[in-house]
Amino acid sequence: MLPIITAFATSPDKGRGLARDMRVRWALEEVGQPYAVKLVSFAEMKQGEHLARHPFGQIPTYEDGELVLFESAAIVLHLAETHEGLFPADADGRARAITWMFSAQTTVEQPIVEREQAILVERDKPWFAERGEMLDERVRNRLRALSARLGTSEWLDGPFSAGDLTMVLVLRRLETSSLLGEFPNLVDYVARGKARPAYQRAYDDQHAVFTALTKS
Ligand code: GTB
Repeated sequence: MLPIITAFATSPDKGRGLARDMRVRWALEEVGQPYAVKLVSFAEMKQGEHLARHPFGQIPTYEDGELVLFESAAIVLHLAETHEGLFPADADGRARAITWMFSAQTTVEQPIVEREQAILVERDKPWFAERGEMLDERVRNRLRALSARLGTSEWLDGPFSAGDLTMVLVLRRLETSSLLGEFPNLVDYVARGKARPAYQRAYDDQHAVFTALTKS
């Protein structure tokens, strides 16, 4: 039996690979693990069968026999631990890759999400210009530090790892803003991630869900 992941039947990102199943799909492709996808509607996500997989009624989830996981980073971590290709062989290198996963998901993503949400719900407020500048600057501070650490390296710590996979997808959230473009080495870093054949297969598969939807 193939492992089964869940993804949006109708993704709000219109197949742009920004929903969290993209992390899991990309990780599965990197390690060469075939998988099946169960698409769930918003209604199904909040009902019994899916809530048994995911207590918060979200995607993605991962099922492999008796094992049922939720939280994209935990799923990527599990895949990296049980397959070759996403963690370095040495224990210290593995610990550093995990550090970058945490860093991407917390230190870097948190101000990006806060900025996204403010744009979504507060942009019409009279004080938004000032708040928007402050939120931009918070994101910029993270990007500045990340850019300095990456320098001219290809990846964050030696060979491509689950840390890079997580970071590239977090940075992709900024593609529609001009902030990422202020840091050319980060733009190139994201482009390198997206050029990986495993990324492209994962992207095409999740995008095909949206394409099929618009044709039906
Ligand atoms: N921490 C969890 C994880 O990493 O797995 C977060 C999971 C999560 O946020 N899932 C979202 C979800 O199920 C989909 S990915 N939302 C439905 C709900 O909570 O009811 C988040 C997401 C959705 C859409 C875009 N987008 O359109 O750009 C980006 C990210």
